[in-house]
Amino acid sequence: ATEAKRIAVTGAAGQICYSLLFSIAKGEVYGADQPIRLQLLDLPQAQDAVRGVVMELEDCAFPLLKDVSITDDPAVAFKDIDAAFLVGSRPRSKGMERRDLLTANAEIFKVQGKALNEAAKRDARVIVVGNPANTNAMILADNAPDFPRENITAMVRLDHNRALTQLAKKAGVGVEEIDKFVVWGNHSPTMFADWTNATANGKSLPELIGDESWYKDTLIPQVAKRGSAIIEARGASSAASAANAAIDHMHDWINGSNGDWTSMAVSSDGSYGIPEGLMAGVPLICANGSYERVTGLSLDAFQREMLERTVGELVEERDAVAKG
Ligand code: NAX
Repeated sequence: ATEAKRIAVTGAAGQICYSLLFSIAKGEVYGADQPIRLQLLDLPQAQDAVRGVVMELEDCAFPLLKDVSITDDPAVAFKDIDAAFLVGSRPRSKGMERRDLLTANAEIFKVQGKALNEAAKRDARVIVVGNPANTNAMILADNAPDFPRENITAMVRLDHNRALTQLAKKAGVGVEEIDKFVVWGNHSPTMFADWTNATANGKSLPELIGDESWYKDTLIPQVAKRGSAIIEARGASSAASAANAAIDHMHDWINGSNGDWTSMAVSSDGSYGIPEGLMAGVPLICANGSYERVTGLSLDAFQREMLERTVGELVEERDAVAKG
């Protein structure tokens, strides 16, 4: 029999995981032939809630789910893992400044980086979902010097998927027909949803839609503010769609993107003027279990301005954390 893959998931008692864990256990990441073991991490005060979720996982009788463990110790959760979904993080509480939020999370991801460094398999793939996701992923990587930096990523796929649907509706095409769309930069309202190279069935999407002011004045702000719109409507932040995006991200990384572009925040190699080491969304193609950056694009003035804005925010976050 195939050996089970070990998957660590943090923030296991939270609302994203209430959807995510069930999708993982169904086989939506590795496929229907790959048994898995879940290694769940959450805070000491959330252990009872995690036990409740585990009861529900048991009650699904998932054939692929061979074992589930629960811990509040990152080194235990990350032991021998093949993959990790880092969803747990410190939410912003009332009166908390942005900088306090950054430093509180920096502490969490320092500890988790060290644990990853010690305990995980070297070829484990890691996605950071917990906000501020990009900077958390950078801190994680900075504190895991013996772990391959390219295996640590942050999620911008939800922004990517949000934009795809709006673009597809406007163009009157299926979401699956769109290629070469990308979300650059930070998972925050500064992210840059870039349609410049996008195609639908090989035809230029900007030409097909033919409405640049809709793109600039409606699509870009709509994607940027979608998280707030969902909170407003639902009274709670996006959860099922966030879980779905995390699955898409990992699924494509492991199984390939069929030659299509996808968006993941990865450690910058300096290309497109993004300072090295920042975790920024860039266009990638996934194949053979890894990703390749789409290189050599020439950016026009609008693209450069939008990219500079979101990368500038990542630089600010990095500097705020460094000052502590
Ligand atoms: P919840 O507040 O429902 O759950 C968070 C869970 O994490 C809680 O159970 C909490 O006890 C746990 N936790 C906190 N600190 C922890 C630590 N140090 N170790 C382990 N567990 C810890 O939040 P939920 O709605 O599930 O969202 C989780 C995170 O995803 C938030 O930071 C949220 O901002 C972020 N998001 C990121 C998105 C992205 O696109 N990158 C989109 C969705 C979401 O907003």
